[in-house]
Amino acid sequence: MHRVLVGGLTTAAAIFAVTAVAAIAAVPTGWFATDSGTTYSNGVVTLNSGGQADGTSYENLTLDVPVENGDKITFEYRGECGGGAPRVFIQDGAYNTFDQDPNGTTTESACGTDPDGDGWFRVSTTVQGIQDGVAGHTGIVSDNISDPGVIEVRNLTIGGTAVSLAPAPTSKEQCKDGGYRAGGFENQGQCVSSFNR
Ligand SMILES: [Ca+2]
Ligand SMILES: [Ca+2]
Repeated sequence: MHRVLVGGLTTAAAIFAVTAVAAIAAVPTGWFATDSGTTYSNGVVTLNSGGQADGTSYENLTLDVPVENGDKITFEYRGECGGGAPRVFIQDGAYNTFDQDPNGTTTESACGTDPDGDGWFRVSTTVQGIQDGVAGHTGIVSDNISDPGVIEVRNLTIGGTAVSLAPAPTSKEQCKDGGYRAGGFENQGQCVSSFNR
């Protein structure tokens, strides 16, 4: 009786362990909106901080884009700039395009410039203070809550790599036509199976 009980527990623990591993492997790892303020369409991320108590953001927990200190982060935005918004952070905030210069020693503007006057401002800042490697937890943030509004962001590059901002699939249908890549899956089948649990 005692042995049967122990065996049962061991089997249950083994099943739990296998289930837990499968669940971790299946979690999509692409871009996602942290709340209802952010949407994505055709390469443009729209961040509406209105009504969001702590602002809004579009994030990727495991962005596999190489980056080293001294590299550039560039992006374009349309809308107001100020109070830390808009900005891009990498490595969980180790570097941040808006407060990259606490000592005022660089001429790189966190609000960028719009020399062609089309309303899209281009920001280009130099990465510092990170561990050379990959971007990792990356975010596009609008949280100037004292002056909420809509900011659009597009054409993000990190270390010279153009970063796809397509969101992670949220259904097996979205795995098709290459959509699996945005979720960090290696192929369509792996993506589809993650929704068949
Ligand atoms: Ca929020
Ligand atoms: Ca422009």
